[in-house]
Amino acid sequence: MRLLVTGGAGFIGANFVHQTLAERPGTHVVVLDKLTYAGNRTSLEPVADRIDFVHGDVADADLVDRLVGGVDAVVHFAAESHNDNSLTQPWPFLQTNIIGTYALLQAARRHDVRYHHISTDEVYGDLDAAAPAFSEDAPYQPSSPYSATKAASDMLVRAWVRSFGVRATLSNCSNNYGPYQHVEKFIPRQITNLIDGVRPRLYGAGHQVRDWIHVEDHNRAVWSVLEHGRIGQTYLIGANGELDNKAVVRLILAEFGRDPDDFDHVTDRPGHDQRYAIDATLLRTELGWEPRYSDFRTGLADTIRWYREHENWWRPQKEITERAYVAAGEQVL
Ligand code: NAD
Ligand code: TDX
Repeated sequence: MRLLVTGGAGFIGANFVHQTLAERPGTHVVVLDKLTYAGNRTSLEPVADRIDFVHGDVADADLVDRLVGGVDAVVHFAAESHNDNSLTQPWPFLQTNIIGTYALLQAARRHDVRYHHISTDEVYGDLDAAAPAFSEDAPYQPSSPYSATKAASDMLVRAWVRSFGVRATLSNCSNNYGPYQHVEKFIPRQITNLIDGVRPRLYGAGHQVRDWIHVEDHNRAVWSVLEHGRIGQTYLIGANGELDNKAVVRLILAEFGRDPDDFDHVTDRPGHDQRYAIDATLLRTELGWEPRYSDFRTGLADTIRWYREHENWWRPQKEITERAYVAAGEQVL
C-alpha cells in the first residue's frame, strides 16, 4: 500500500510512521509536513531512508493534488494542535485545520483515494463529573478556536462523503501521551521541567480531567479503522484512562522521587474544558481493538525514560516554549 501521512513529523504522525514501518514493512510511506515549530525532522531520522519526505503545506492544493494522486490512501494528522496557541493566535488553526482538510478532500475526491481523518474528542465540548462519556452521536460543542476548527474539518469530511462519495472514515481520540510529544503539552512539559529541576505547573486548581491513551494504542486503532472501518463512520478512540491533572502531576513527581506537593498552581486557561471521556464501545466491538497499555503508570514511566534518554530531541524547544508561556501571561498563583 502507498500511504500519504500528513503531519508525519509531529507527535502522533511520527509514531504512526515508525509503527507502520515496523509492523507493516510492505507499506510505502510518503510524509507531507510543513515543519512548523511543532514538526521535527529528527523524529523521522531513524527511518529517513525508508520514506519519501515532502516539505510542504496541506493547504497547497496543487502539491496536495499531485501527492494524493500517487497513493492508495491518506491518513491526515497534520494540524495546529495546541489549545493555548489557538487562544493567542487563532488564524493558523483556520488555515491549516480547515483549508488544509478541504484541499485533501478535494484531491481524495478527484483521485478516488481512501481518506482517514484524525480528529479529537474536544469537538464534543466538555462533560460534568457525573455525565456519561462521549459516544459517536454526541452533539458537537467545541469550546476553543482549536476544537472549533477541528469540528469544522470533521463536518467537511462528512459532507464530502455524503455529497461526493469520498471513501472517508473519521476517528476522534482522547489525550495522547508517549515519545516525541512537543514540550508545550502537559505531560512532556512537566517531565522536562523536573529534569531541569523546575516545579511542574498546574493550570488553576488542577481538577480538570483528561482521558489518557498511549500514542501506540491510538495508532493501532487508526490502522483498524483504515483497514476495516465503515465508510462515512466516526470511531471514538479511548482507553478508559481518566485522571485529573493534579493526579497526573503527582504520578510524575512520584516517578522522580519528589514530594507530592512539589508543584505550582499557575494562571488557568480561559474557557478551560473540565472533563473529556471516551466511550470506545463501537471500536472495541465492531473492530475488535483493545489497548495494550492498560496501566497508565507503566506507559508514563516508559515516557519519562524516553525524555530522560532523548534530551537532544527536546532541548532545543524547551526554553523558547517556556518563554512563550511567560509572554502569554502565565503567572504562579
Ligand atoms: P503536533 O502538533 O505534534 O504535530 C502536527 C504536525 O503537523 C507537525 O509536524 C507540523 O509541522 C505539521 N503541520 C502543521 N501545519 C501543517 C500544514 N499546514 N501543512 C503540513 N503540515 C503541517 O500534533 P499531534 O499532537 O501529533 O496531533 C496530530 C493530530 O492528532 C492532529 O490532527 C490533532 O488534532 C489530533 N489529535 C491529537 C491528540 C493529542 O493528544 N495530541 C488527541 C486527539 C487528536
Ligand atoms: O502546563 C500545563 N499545565 C496544565 O495544567 C499545560 C501545558 C496544560 N495543563 C492542563 C490543561 C489541560 O487540562 O493539562 C491538560 C492537558 O493540556 P494539553 O496537553 O494542552 O492538552 P489538551 O488541551 O487537553 O488537548 C490535547 O488533547 C486533545 C491535545 O493538545 C489536542 O491536540 C487534542 O486534540
